Amino acid sequence: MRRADDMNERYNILFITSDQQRGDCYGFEGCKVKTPHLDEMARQGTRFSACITPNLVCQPSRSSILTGLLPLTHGVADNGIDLPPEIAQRGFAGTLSAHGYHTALIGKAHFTTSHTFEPTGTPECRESSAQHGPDWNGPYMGFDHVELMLEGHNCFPPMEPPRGHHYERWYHADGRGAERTALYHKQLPPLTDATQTWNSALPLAWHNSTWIGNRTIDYLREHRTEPFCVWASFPDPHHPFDAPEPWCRLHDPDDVDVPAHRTLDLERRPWWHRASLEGVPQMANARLRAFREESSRTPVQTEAQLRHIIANYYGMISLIDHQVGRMMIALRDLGLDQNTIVIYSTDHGDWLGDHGLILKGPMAYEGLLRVGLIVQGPGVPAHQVVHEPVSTIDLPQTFCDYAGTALAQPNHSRSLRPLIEGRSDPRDFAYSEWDLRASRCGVDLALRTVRTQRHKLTLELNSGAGELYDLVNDPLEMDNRFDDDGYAKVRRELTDMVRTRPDDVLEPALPQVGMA
Ligand SMILES: [Ca+2]
Repeated sequence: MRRADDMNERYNILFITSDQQRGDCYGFEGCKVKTPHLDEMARQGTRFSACITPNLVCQPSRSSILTGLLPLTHGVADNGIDLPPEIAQRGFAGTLSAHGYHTALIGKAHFTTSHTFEPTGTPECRESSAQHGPDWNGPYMGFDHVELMLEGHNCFPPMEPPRGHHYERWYHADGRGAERTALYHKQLPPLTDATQTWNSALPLAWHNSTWIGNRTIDYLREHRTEPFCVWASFPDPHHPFDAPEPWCRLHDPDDVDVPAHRTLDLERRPWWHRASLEGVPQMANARLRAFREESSRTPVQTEAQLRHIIANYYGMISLIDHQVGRMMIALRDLGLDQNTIVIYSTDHGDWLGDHGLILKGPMAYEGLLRVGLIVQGPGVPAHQVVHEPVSTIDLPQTFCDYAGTALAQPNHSRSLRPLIEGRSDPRDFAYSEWDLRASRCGVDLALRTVRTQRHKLTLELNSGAGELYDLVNDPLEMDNRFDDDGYAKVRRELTDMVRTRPDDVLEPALPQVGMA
């Protein structure tokens, strides 16, 4: 067995992510979702109880996880903006590749825009994907090898070749993809009128979570003799909430956790909450504007509807958990468990009914901002919970640390290894930022959030409005203390934290080329 000690600590990295998984939707958090393998990973390793995302939506946060740069510095300030390849190259994949690692990404990437106004020529653009045919496996954004799916959220079913990529080609290879897609859209009983929710009849073996599990295990087998860093990127439990059988039935809707407070409370919130729900997206492309208006804003769901959504959301997570278990067994059977660091996280959460909201948007409630982060591997203490506020932007420098190298400076990523190994490395706060253009909700927003162990402040810089929550005394975030005299000192301290952001914003701002 090859041990990391013999390799100058060139640990392998297996990085597993879901998409849109709340930080409290793990069994070990006391949630009723069944995640036996992730619970075991937390028992055998170290988890972080106060990890946040550097941005509340997909493309910016994934670009930060890759590059270790804040969204306004890598330039992907919102969805619909493409990460420049030369900036991506400085990320963990390019860095580890130059350091002698084989680097790979399997699953959903989303560093460039899928739903574009015009074809952009990138592999991830739905209308340009055909330019990257069956022989194309990267390199892409610093990864030596990629096996992609376009989007993976099956409100847009797998595209037929020549469009699409590795998953789509496999799905359609026998000419029966359309039959499969019909099954995918078939709604099995019990039917529900919950938004974007159904029990899917797609046979499990064709589901993209199964495919990512299989391809990742194949990758581990094929690359077990060289240092590797592989990112297995699942597109679930992102909406639509469409778990296949039997995972859609694993959780009884009558026995899921529903939010304690699930009604809209916009009167208690700063102005942009209402604006983001009621403003008209400024987008010239009528098709994409309609999609934005219809699918990213959902009516308040009844309790019965919410229960169906949550049961399916849990089912999608459990299916990923099952794939995690398969990967962990493969690591052990291949003799890789003694020199591989395994990290599990996600790109951001989902409101999932909190405050009458579902999905995501510019309200940084904990369900959306806080994410799970578990680390297991040689030298990683078991049964440990780190409470320091950290961010998934710290992952790339962490990976490099375990590989015996570092990201190019300057970056905003700080290795988590000292915290994992119990060395003193205090953190006062973690930071998140999002510049929304009027294409999203009709008005430009410049949101800056800091989260300490106890408090959370979000400022909207254009208007000076803000919100401040005391997460210890008010864990449901009911009372905005921004204008409360009793919190003036806290507000000042957290505002000073916002101001410590390095002055390295990418200028001029990158163009928006599509919706997401
Ligand atoms: Ca996402």
